[in-house]
Amino acid sequence: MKRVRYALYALVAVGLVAVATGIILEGDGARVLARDTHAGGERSVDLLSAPYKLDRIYLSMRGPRSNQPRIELAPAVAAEKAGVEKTLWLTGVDVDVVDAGNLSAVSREFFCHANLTLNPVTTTPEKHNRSFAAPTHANWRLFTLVPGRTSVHLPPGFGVPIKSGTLLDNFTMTLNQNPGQPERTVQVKTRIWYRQNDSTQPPVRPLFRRGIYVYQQHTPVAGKVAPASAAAPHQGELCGEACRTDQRGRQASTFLARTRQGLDTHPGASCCVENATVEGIMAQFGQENTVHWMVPPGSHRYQSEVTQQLDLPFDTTAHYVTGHLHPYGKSLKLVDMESGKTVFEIEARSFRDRLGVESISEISSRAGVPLHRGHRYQLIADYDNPTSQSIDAMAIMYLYALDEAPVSPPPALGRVAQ
Ligand SMILES: [Cu+2]
Repeated sequence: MKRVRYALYALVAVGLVAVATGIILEGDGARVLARDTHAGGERSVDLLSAPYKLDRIYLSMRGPRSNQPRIELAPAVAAEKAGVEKTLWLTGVDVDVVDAGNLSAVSREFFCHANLTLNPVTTTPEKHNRSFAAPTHANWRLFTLVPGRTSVHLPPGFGVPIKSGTLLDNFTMTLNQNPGQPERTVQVKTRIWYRQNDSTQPPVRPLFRRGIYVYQQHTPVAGKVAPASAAAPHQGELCGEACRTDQRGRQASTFLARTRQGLDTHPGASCCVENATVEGIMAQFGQENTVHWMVPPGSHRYQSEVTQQLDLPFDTTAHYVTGHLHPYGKSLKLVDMESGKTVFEIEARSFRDRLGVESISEISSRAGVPLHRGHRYQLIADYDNPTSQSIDAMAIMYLYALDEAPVSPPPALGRVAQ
């Protein structure tokens, strides 16, 4: 009886937290809107999230959110041959923020993020990766969309493989950063694109995704851990994805202020940043580091070694790259520490008349850009804060690399016939 009472108290407490923070733990009112087949064999599933009431200011990572769990991409394919799983290829995701009343599109400035993940109740990345004849290298997240990048499409001929019976979760969050907006209720509409292998076309080539983070040393926050939804932490909920292995680089992360002379390299210029939220502390970067920090007025560069985060299984090529920066983020660069050369650069643009990221660029390449398992890499983010106050920042690069181990060259022959 006592246990029942405690369970009830716990439920009420969770309910109060949910009301206070706008968190909807499971997508109430969420549904599958449509399933379609398009020219060229592409297929889509349209999802509608729970309604989110935007009746006050919600900053980045603070807005109403929910998870739409256990999405089956193609029930018909899964049922076709029970027990025989086909491979489906995820090729892209689009989101729109819509009015909850008439489902017409509203400004994307209310979008915080969407994470399409494996369903944590029915699988794990390890189990998922082992289910393919050639084991893959996926982690929890399959696609992430962020402000300024509400559409990601992999280059033609590439996809992220999943099995026809694999269940997916779509975690979406909204925000409301600018004062003076009328109260509105919105929903996030997501379109997931996928295809099957088709005998008339070359086989789809597999990609694995990595999210790599700039992290910064901050004054340690004793005893605090990154909180997520109390009752149901989910791998798609926050900006950062939790990971059990230590992903700190061998070289310490730094930040530099840009003075009138340029980037100030004085050793005193790099020190602890001010932390923006406790959610920015993630186990894999240690309690002394954060992925969510404050940028003082002016230009600042933040850099971290990301070799461990890239966790490349072999030499490969990247075929799609984009990123996530908060307002006033300028650019995000991946640099090869061996050569000092920039491998990719992603640029962001903020709205001029309100707080928000208007666009973030993407790189899509069928030929691919080489990434070497033996090389060390650094991620560099530039912020230019034009205001007179500190602003909050993150810097994440999302990349998709070829999930095919290079074929080792045949043993050298003594003599090749002419
Ligand atoms: Cu963020």
